[in-house]
Amino acid sequence: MDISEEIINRLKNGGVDFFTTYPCAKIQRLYNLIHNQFLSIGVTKEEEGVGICAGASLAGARSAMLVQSTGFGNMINALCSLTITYKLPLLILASWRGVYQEKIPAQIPLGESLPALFKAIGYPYQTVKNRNDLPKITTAINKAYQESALQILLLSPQLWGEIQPIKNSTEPTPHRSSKSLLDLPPLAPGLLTRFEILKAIIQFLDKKLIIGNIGFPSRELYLLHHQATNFYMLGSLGLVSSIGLGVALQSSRQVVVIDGDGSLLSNLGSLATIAQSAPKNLTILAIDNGVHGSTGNQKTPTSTCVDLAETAHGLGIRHVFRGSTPEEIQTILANLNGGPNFVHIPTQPGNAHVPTIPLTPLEIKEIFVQAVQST
Ligand SMILES: Cc1ncc(C[n+]2csc(CCOP(=O)(O)OP(=O)(O)O)c2C)c(N)n1
Repeated sequence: MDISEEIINRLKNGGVDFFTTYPCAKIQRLYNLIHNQFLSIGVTKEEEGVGICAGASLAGARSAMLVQSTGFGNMINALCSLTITYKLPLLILASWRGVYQEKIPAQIPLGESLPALFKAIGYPYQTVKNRNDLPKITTAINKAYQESALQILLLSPQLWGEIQPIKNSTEPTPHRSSKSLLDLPPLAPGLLTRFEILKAIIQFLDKKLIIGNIGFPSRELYLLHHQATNFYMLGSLGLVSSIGLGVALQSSRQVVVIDGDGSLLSNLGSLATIAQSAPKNLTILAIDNGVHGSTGNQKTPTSTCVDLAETAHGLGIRHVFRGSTPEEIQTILANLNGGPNFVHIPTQPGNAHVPTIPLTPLEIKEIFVQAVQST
């Protein structure tokens, strides 16, 4: 029995019966097993999961969460003012990033500080680093439900041995409705991948200020068209369009954001702010593969029921377009005039085989700042 299965057994034996989840690349197998074996709701942001678990616990569930440890950055208030204040039971299994063979520098500041942060706030936590630590999971489950308390388990990547590679999806393109309230074209029968789309629009990106989303979008952009005017995000999930807005408000140059469905759904309010501040020089390319592609293709609600173009329009953005073939997208981009623009680009799931970006965060910043501020 592998470690993930052992954890599942402990969760089942402990009576856990309700999960909210948000993905991390390091726990793909555990994520899939939990979704197959428990009533599980994939949420749009970790904080939302705290609310849903609170509600489920009030109605009698034995609630738990599976998240990445960065999620504590957006859960702290809800955990303090809801879970702890009302003394609700909640077990959190968190993939602990930033502490063991971490390749992404943006994971380190929060990951390393979590134990001190938990001690300061008074969150009960335990670290799980190897098979011998697995009984801590059972202890935490019992405490959570017997004492009606928060219990956190930080699962070190050390636990999984070999780092799990991100598998490309073997599933067919998610079903999407092509009916739209807006006058938008239907989807092409065979969608392209993010990489193929980026390749087809490289000319449009040339010399513009480009803000690349966390994970594979930035890595693919770096490989296809590294230029001094590219800013690559390494963390701060959900903020790519907000960073783009800040740049667009301070620069007269054209700013292009490469956003994703999972990221947009985690911060939909940012589109309302963009609509209200209305920078003419901002274009958002919403690359919608229907999944969290950078963490292993866990489905997002755009694969079933959410239409991002209608959403952007409903949040106040008036220049909304949709294209799924290179020709359609190229025509849209060639004819943009005056933003903010929101270009919805439905794609197939799948990441290109691209290395990580060989620049430090400070190099990324300095190269970009120099390019933006020198013109
Ligand atoms: C707060 C937080 N939770 C989880 C993650 C892990 N994570 C990194 S990228 C990503 C998926 C982004 O998905 P999407 O915006 O759809 O882009 P795609 O990778 O599919 O292009 C997730 C969940 C994170 N970095 N930060």
